[in-house]
Amino acid sequence: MSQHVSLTRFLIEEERADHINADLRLLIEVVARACKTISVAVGKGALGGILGDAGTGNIQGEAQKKLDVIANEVLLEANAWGGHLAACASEEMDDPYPIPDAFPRGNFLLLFDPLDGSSNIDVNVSIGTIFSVLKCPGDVQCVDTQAFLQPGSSQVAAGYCVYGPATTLILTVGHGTHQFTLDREQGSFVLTQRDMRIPEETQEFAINMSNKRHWEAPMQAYIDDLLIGKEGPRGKNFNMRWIASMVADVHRILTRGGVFIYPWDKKDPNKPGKLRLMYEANPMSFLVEQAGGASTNGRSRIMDIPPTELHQRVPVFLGSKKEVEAVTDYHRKADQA
Ligand code: P6P
Repeated sequence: MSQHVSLTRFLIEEERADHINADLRLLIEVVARACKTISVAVGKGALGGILGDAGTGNIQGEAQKKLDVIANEVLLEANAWGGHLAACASEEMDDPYPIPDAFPRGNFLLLFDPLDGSSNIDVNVSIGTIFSVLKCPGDVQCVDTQAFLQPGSSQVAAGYCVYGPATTLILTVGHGTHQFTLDREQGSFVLTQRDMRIPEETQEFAINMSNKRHWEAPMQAYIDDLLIGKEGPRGKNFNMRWIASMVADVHRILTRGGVFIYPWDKKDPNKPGKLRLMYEANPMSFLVEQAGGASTNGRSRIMDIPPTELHQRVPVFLGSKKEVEAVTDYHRKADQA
């Protein structure tokens, strides 16, 4: 008898425990299957003829990679026929995508960054798909942007799939954060870690240091204190990692702890940060909190932020609880000064 628990069995058991219903189980299975397809495409590298730019841009003003567009289409097509979704929203699309009239619509909304970290595609560094699931609110047509504008605390599921040396799916349905690794021979995701836990303390931080001169004073002060190390106010030495692929940096933090920071910077004062609230910060915050970590925008809990726009951005401080509290404290004290 195999000791392995497949994703399918895990989801059946979550349904039996009333943590999810049948439609949400189908939705997660469909997204996981789409991630397997994306993993195959990403894994072809230069042999697939799909590296490089697509020659188009997205609402973020970013050049789209061919794989960005392919991953987006894979997720839309996979979710069209199942009857579990009312609409999708994507980093790669200006507006929500209602499920086509040819198919029945369900009561869930799916948001995703189909291929996060895509600037790393051409240099063969881990990238990934991030997704978030909301329920249709009762009071609006469930295909309008307004239906998606719910705080992160309303998510019923979230996850990412990191396409690295292994293809790994990290999932929460609000009862812990769990890791599934793709068994390429069987073609199925297998539970490889139940209830991931982020250590509360850490000596590792992740940030793009080249932006330091553009940060707010408390952000600079916090990093300066980390760099002083043991002799300084933090009383310990720190190490730094920055992969510039959120799924890879967050995966390291879920695996061994750390703090991931993408703060506001004055390079573009009108942008409150680089990362997007709805389909990057909120799903990652849900996963991190379910693993015992914390996630703020430097002042307050990210999952409490009431969204005003589908593609709005937010500063992100997430990871080991005590370290997120420490850096948030630097900002709150500066505000009170
Ligand atoms: P920078 C990738 O483009 C991304 O959206 C995240 O995955 C990553 O954490 C961040 O941007 C990297 O930003 O400014 O260091 O290139």
